[in-house]
Amino acid sequence: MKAQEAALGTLKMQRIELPSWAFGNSGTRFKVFRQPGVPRDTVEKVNDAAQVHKFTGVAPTVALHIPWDKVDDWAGLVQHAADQGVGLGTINANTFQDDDYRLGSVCHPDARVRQKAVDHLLECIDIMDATGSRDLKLWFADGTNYPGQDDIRARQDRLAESLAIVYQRLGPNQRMVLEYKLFEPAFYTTDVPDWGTALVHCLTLGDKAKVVVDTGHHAPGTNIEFIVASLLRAGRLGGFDFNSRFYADDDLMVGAADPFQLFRIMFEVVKADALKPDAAVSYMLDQSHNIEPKIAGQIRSVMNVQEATAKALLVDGDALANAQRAGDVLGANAVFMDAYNTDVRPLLVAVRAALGLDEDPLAAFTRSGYADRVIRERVGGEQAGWGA
Ligand code: LRH
Ligand code: MN
Repeated sequence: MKAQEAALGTLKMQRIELPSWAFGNSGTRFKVFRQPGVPRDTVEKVNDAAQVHKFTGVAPTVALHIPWDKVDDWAGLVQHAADQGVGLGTINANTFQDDDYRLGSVCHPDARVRQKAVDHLLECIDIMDATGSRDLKLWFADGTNYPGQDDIRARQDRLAESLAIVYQRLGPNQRMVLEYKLFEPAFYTTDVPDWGTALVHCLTLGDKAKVVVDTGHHAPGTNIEFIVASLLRAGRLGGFDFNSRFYADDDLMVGAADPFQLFRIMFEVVKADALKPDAAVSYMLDQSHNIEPKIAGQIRSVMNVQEATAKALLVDGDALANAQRAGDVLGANAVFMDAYNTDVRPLLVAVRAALGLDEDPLAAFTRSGYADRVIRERVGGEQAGWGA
């Protein structure tokens, strides 16, 4: 019973940040299926995110993407979010949608284009000053499509130079978190393709530079929990972009494609005691609900992270350590699998009861009629999307 009680306490304090862009229309190069009731602006995205927090109790902040979520009155948006019971979180820069960035942004051969990209990143820090956000999240689409197209080392020099300028601008309580991705949209080299490259740049920059792990950004078969354990060991895990995939950067609901992988990842997080706020690791969803209802999709995703976390918290650490020390391979694996095979739904019902919430967030949200109401109300105007 003791483990369950401890887990309940930890699960009540879990914090999962939501991506504003998950509430807008999204898709693939083949089609973006528009959905009725989709937000038309940042205020409506914040309203939808607040619904996820209202019914789960563990999603109190919304990550923004610039320029998709740019507003004229940042103080007004901060106040509106607070009125909705949420806060504004990570600021995501965007140097992947301007025609000037065809050959890259901070790695572009032309210094004028690099300066344009750096100016955008500096503007994002101005926005962080206005929203009180801690993290500037940097994902660069930069790369090449053909061997010989550009100088691989020179691009790394340009990247390092650009990041150093931005790093200098960070305030005392601000950080930059650098996200790597194996490929896409570039298909030969990507300038920040893996955790090693991201870590080298962060170590060069300084303590306020950390690495972001996005579950969909790895080659098939990559042992992501090994990367997580290694970055936590180095004190350089800055954030997580949760989603899942069967093939590439599918951005499906976290835990939907591989719940066992999510459990293994959360076990490394729990074992490093990195769930607690002062571990300063931001856990964010980064998903695209291309065909499914978006708010319900976010609620289900939060529940999937809670389930994996609950199972990870129930691994009998002493029994595992004893079996590992004894070289009892099957014994150790059995301890690990016992936790994974534990039905934690009753524990999560208890967590929600302790938070004064309905035991089934999805059913409660559906009963609230919010989804039908916004479909009725949000008529006209331009639905939000990736603006590509
Ligand atoms: C890139 C990425 C990045 C975001 C974008 C929405 O694939 O994961 O984190 O900027 O998705
Ligand atoms: Mn991501």
